[in-house]
Amino acid sequence: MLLKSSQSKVVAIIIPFRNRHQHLIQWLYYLHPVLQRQQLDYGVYIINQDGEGVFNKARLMNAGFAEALKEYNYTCFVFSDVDLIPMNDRNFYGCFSKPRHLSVAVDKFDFILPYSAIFGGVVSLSKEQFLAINGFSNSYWGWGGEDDDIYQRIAIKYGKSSIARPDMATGRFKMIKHERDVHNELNLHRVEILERTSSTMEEDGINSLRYTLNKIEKDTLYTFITVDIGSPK
Ligand code: UD2
Ligand code: MN
Repeated sequence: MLLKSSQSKVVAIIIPFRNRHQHLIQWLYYLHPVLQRQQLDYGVYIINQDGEGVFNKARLMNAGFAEALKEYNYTCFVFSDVDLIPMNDRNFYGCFSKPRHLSVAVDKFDFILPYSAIFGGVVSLSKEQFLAINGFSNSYWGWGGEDDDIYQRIAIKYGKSSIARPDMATGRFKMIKHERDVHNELNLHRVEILERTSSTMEEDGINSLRYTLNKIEKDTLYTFITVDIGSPK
């Protein structure tokens, strides 16, 4: 079920980013036509991590949520990797009555869901849903864990079967081929942080987000926002 009325179609698309310009060009080329065919009222926000420190994707997505809301009264947020291109126009980049995992069948994973609790890639949450779970954790530095953490937050807040997905044909994606980026090494603390999610989620999230806004660049096709999100304690 879609959220009521046209509200579900006022969408901010948030892309965590650093040094993936070749992917961004392709994302823009393929996605704008799809989003227009879906008749969305949308804005695209590229949230660029300043500096060479350890990457923190979830912190960037929280910053994107905050920055987009400064600009427009968005009611729906789609968080997307820069390298994921949908193969089916009917995979709607909007919000639903449940948080939604859109990238269910990625070519890199042979078009199957690798595990049932996966919530990485492309996801959508209404503003209310995002705020109810206190957004993403700010604590995951480096690769991995932040997607499983938001899945946990949703399960804790709304119960186990609280996410929605398209069917496997609608949810097909291509991931542009890439190696692991420098300064985004596997996060060896991800499992222990994840084990504490239920006790930390109330104070670790959008309500505790700190960052410095360094630059906003307006392009016709997107807004490019550079932020300093700090470094691990
Ligand atoms: C998976 C997930 C992803 C995320 C990650 C673990 C899917 C389909 N994707 O992707 O959502 O949970 O594992 O953290 O399940 N990025 C940059 N510059 C960098 C590093 C990352 O721009 O230096 C951004 C970019 O948008 C990229 C995203 O972060 O697409 C995720 O990083 P990845 O593509 O290296 O991770 P991947 O493919 O393993
Ligand atoms: Mn990727």
